[in-house]
Amino acid sequence: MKNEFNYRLSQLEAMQELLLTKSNEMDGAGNGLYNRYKNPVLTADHVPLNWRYDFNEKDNPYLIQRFGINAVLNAGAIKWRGKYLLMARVEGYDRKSFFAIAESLNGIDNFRFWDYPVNMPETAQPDVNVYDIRLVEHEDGWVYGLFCTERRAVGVPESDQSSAVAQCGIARTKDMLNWERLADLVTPSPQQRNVVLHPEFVNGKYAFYTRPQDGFIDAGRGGGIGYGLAENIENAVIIEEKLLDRKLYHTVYELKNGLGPAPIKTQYGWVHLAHGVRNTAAGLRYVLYMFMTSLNDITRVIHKPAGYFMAPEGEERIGDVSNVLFSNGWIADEDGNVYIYYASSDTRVHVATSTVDRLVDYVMINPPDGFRSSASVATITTIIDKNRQLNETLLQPLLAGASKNGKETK
Ligand code: M1P
Repeated sequence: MKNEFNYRLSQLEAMQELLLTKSNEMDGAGNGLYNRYKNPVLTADHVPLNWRYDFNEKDNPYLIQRFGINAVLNAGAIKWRGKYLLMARVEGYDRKSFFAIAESLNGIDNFRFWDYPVNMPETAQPDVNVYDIRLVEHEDGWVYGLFCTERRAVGVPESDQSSAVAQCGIARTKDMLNWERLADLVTPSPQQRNVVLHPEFVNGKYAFYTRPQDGFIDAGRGGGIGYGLAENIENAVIIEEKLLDRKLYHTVYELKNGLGPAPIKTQYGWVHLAHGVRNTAAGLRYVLYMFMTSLNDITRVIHKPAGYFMAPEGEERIGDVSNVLFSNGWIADEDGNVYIYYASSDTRVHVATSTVDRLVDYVMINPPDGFRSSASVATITTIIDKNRQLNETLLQPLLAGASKNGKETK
């Protein structure tokens, strides 16, 4: 027994060390806009063994996993003291999610979890489940984490054991270790998910991107990505919620949408990453899309390319909730590089790299949705015509040269 215990333990440790020290590389040549990387940056197998196993042979002679981890997904992100931190949603076999921070020196590989998961304080109304944190360094000097707090719906019959209420939990920190929990956000909507804090004050108030919804899954009348202001953050109340990017028929965000991480400020506007959801015969399909809002009025969308920015590919399509890409974290480095952390199929976290310049080019130049097939054909025709003109312009001097040479030889 002793031999088997030790053998299995050394196998587990060796395999995990191999995983944690494996280097990552770009997957192919990219699409000009971003580069995916070959390996996921966080998976259930990255979770430390000493969170999952009791290593005392006397108490755990068969070396059974005492706490199973099902998935590591939807991670908030921040550059902190020179390191790339991911605050991931870690989900146990028991279905409960919690937050845990993993760090890397380069943002693309060798992410290692800190010693303990995050000890997120609760309010007087304990959370049943917490997930999908968005990290924001606000100009008030705090780092905020806004996340979904889920509790069982009140007043539902005993036979209904699945109705839930999602709301926005708010916590803040100065060291990423100790979190102060504030009151949950109050909005006019019965349910809230995907709430993001804008990093700057707007008219001296805290500005929130929201996602009003009627039901736990269905956005219902909740028509898209909303926006609202709160006088203070300690007891944040949004009285009026206005829609900023609404769901629209026959788009990739037809059924619902939600903001991803806090937007990146550029000289042209705020660049946003969001997820859009549509229904299909195979179930919901989640893709990522982008848009830009005005620097003068952050509720005004000024550019929005048609369709998706990124959709599930290959193994990304498969997981606990298949056909899903979801992002709630990215890091824009001082040198202009952008690390986009996205989860696939509610199972694992990946990275793709881009630059602020490329994202701005894409958002501002790529054609907007024409909302009809014929408009798509018109867009393609414009591109073809432009290329033909370019060909002619390039060919003209050559043709002119050829005919001149021809005359000279006559
Ligand atoms: O399963 C896909 C996603 O579903 C929810 O997102 P939304 O509220 O936009 O539908 C969340 O539960 C999210 O965590 C999950 O990845």
